Amino acid sequence: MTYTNNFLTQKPVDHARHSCAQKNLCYIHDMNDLKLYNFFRSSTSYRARIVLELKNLKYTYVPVSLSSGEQNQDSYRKVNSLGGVPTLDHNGKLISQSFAIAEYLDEVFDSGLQLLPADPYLRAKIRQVCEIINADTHPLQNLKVLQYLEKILSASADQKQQWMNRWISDGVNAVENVISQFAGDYCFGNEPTVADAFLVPQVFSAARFNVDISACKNVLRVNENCIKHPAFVKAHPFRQPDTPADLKVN
Ligand SMILES: N[C@@H](CCC(=O)N[C@@H](CS)C(=O)NCC(=O)O)C(=O)O
Repeated sequence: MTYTNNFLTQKPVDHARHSCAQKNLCYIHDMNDLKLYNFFRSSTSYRARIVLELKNLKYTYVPVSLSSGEQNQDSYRKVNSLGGVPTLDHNGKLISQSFAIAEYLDEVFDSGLQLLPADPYLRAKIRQVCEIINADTHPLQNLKVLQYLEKILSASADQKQQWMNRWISDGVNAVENVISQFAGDYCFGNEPTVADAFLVPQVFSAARFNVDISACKNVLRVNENCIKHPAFVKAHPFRQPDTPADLKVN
């Protein structure tokens, strides 16, 4: 299928691959029903792709290039008024915010894994991990924040690095603290939950921004397990239709 860098003119890429490898029901959804506006390297997009894969859902990949500022074009602002990715389109119903997307998919689709357990305490702890990453860590490393530091506040490369070291390691340490009481192979026991879909992209970002999280042993062990799981493999930033050729992996 053809692919262009512009989400306005491109033809959809059939990115979704259905796999029956996971337990539970095998629910094949018409790929036209679900579209994900996203960007290969965006960690919030990566979360949504992991969730779609863990739920065994087919979807159409609609690239929005953050490198060329497509998130700020009027046409995309009509899809997502804050100019962020991802945005999910389910039969014309638009949902932004990766956490809302994850919960929506888990509630609406019976396929694949259940990503939030029924037990209220465990659900709350899983949401706690997601929010540490979503609310208290990722916003401080977001492109627009880093651009503001550099262009408006004239922060040097060194100051930006200090900023990321401080906020990313604070966030990942807080996740380490929570999961150390619950982790098995994954953040909560031995099956992936939505917490893992948030943790893996945050570890990817820590590496991308050269932040040392080597003290977070549970986080690193869980991350190593996750990245071998087929859903996480498919969702990886370097395996997407808009991944530049020099970054692509098999
Ligand atoms: N909390 C939102 C954040 C969305 C967001 O801002 N995503 C980043 C990419 S990781 C983005 O689109 N940034 C665009 C920019 O900073 O201009 C979510 O979880 O979906």
